[in-house]
Amino acid sequence: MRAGGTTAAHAARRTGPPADAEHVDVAVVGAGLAGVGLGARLRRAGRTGFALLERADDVGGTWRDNVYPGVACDIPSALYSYSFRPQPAWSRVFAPGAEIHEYVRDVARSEGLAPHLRLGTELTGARWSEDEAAWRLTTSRGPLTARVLVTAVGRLSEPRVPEIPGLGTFPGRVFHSARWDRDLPDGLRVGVVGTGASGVQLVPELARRAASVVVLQRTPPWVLPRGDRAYAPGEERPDRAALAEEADRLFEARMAGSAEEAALRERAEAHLRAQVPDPALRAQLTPDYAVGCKRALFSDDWYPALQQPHVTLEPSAPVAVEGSTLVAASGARYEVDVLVLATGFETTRPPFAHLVAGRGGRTLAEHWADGMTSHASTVVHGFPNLFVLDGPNAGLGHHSALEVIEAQIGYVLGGLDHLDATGVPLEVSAAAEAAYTREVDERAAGTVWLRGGCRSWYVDERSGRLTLLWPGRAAEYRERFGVFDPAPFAPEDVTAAGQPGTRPFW
Ligand code: N01
Repeated sequence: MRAGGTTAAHAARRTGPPADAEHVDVAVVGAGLAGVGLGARLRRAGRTGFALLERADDVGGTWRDNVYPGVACDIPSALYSYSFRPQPAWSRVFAPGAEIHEYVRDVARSEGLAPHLRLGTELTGARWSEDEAAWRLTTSRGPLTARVLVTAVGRLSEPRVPEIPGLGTFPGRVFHSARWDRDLPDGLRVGVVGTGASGVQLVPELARRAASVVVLQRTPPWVLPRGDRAYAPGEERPDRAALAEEADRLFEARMAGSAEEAALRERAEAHLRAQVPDPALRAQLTPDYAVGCKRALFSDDWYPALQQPHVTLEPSAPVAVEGSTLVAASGARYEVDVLVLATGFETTRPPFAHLVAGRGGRTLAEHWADGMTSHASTVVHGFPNLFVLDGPNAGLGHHSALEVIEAQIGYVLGGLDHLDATGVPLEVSAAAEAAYTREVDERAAGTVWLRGGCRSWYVDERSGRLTLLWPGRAAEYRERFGVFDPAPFAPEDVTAAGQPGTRPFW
């Protein structure tokens, strides 16, 4: 039987919303670009029975949390707004973070999300209640039940702090790039660990304000020319659709051994040669893996910053902190007043996965013990009426994150319509999830993300699977999954692979 029918078992479960806690139709967790975008589209669809839970005191996600000097979009900002709510007035080719944050706040305000927003409300647990056909949530502000749960908690929201012996004894300020100390005085000696997108953006700005900067680089990034500039007053902005198509073609450069990959490498090498005349420094800055294997970065001021007299590139990782001395793997020692950890985020093992328990009390973290899996990058077997935004294989290594987020929002809206029409909880079959996972694995096998010879946050260290990125063009993802298809939600598959009727254990 297809999901459109009503079996006796399902009908028996539809007992109406639980009465012992406030009930909402849809609970969305996280008010970053994904959550706010979904909220706006829910309202536009006339759906007002939703709550948008946000643990912080403001909307904006990444753009609220990352306020380090130099933070900016690292794809052209013409691609960085909701298609249903374009921002035609970005000030620069790569908009500064504060401007993007203001855009998200403006969307939340003007799309009427205020009555739905619950700021300062942290999700502490979510359990699917089989009997009630609803999610039971616990939050820092009390319980809630919801017919549908959508997680939109971001993939780069939980800072990863490395274990460096002695770090706890450092006498000065230590903070992660996503927890910037806004009161940091100028004129200090600063150590920066990490040379990913955040490190590369913040070091040139920091160098303008610090007495000295030492950058500890474990792995050099590939860096491409950026070409950032302010738009002139009245200047026409690039055509979004044309730019999106152009960006999507860059996926070809992520196929290992392709001519496009070779061309991209040449561009990156030429940039390095042009900006770094010293062959010894150039050697230290030359990656030994394929371009794009780790995120390819865009910067025109990274290499020049490293060549300033008061900036030092230490080409090895910190191995210890002894008082205010940073000890590098090379044996070099650096005295610093402040330590900035631009060390990335918990991506492959998202902490929220421990909070969400589906049928039989099994958590997403348990389901994902070997790495994240899904169908359509959005739904997970064993987790009825759950949609995960920005989760398994939902990122893009070559294009704007919003491309996938918007498609996922379309999928959720279609899923809700289907749910309304059938009244039957939506649970994707185990077979559909397995088939999608197989497809992702097969497609990922030929990409630089798996074959490029690097270690990156895109790949699950347990299984070696590419679990963070969609291994294809954004346009293909949108066409296939931007519209909800009920076929993979066949109940007989669910029954075969799951434990129907298992009592929730609260
Ligand atoms: O983090 P990362 P990020 N000792 O994980 C190093 C997005 N973003 O915050 O390469 C020494 O990329 C680590 O070294 P290695 C963007 O999608 C977007 O920079 O693992 N070093 C690496 O150099 C990006 O991809 C914007 O050897 C250690 C760095 O820390 C994502 O965020 C702006 C270490 C971490 O790099 C994450 O970027 C900024 C250790 N123990 C970021 N541990 C936009 O503009 C880690 N490292 C949209």
